[in-house]
Amino acid sequence: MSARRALIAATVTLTLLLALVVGFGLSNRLSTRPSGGHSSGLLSYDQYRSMVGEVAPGMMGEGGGDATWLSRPSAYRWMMGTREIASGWMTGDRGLHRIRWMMGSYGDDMGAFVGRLFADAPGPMASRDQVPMLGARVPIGVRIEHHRVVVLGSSATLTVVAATGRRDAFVIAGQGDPTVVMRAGTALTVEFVNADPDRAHGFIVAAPASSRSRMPMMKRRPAFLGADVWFLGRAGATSAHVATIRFVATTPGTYRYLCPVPGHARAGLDGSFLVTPV
Ligand SMILES: [Cu+2]
Repeated sequence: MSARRALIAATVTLTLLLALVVGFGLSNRLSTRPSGGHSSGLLSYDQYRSMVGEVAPGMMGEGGGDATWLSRPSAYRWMMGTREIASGWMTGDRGLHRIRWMMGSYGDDMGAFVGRLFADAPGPMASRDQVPMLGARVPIGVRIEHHRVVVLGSSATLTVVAATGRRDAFVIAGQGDPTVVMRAGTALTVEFVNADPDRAHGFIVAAPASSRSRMPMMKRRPAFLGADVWFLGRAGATSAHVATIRFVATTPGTYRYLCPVPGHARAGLDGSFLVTPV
């Protein structure tokens, strides 16, 4: 085995180990399938297991060791998204140290693995040809002011595209990571598109401190009920996964919208979300 192959094997193993530990942590806290976070379509457990089998063949059967956890219900629940706070294993300086050791030292991006896992997941798709138009779309009832996307009425539909360019960004109404502004009580629909051909991305609205965390969703719940898409698989040659979420920005405050995949918010998939008093 070449050094490169050995490195890849080690990286994959450690990524799976991370999924294992996170899934295990959550399985101790969750007694039911989460009804909150939205992931790639409505994937059944059997469909999920089948995808794991395709991406990680040989791990499903006998002698699979730790990686068999990836096909277990706990890992499935985590992959499907949850509003539960993850186990203390992940939190604090010690947790960060472990995460960095597992992922950072190998230069790996967990989003690449998850993006591949969910690449062919069922669910709504947009044509890749449409992506530039979707990212540039300024919806009715929305005004662009400098680098701000201001929702004027009591409801709006925003299209958010996770895009890669010179820098990762959420493209909203033609702006890269704009500040999104609305009044308290606004009912927002977000059509989230993952246009990245290499990695999974998600979209959540969370408390301000979340974007400074390497593992934002390990510690934070979304700020508003329903304001989270956990993962969408990577885009294919001609189509990109789409998820639609709806939530009400109930409480005035300063929030962030960000990608919950570890490291992605810091890499640029992060912006301000302001809810002003009525
Ligand atoms: Cu991401």
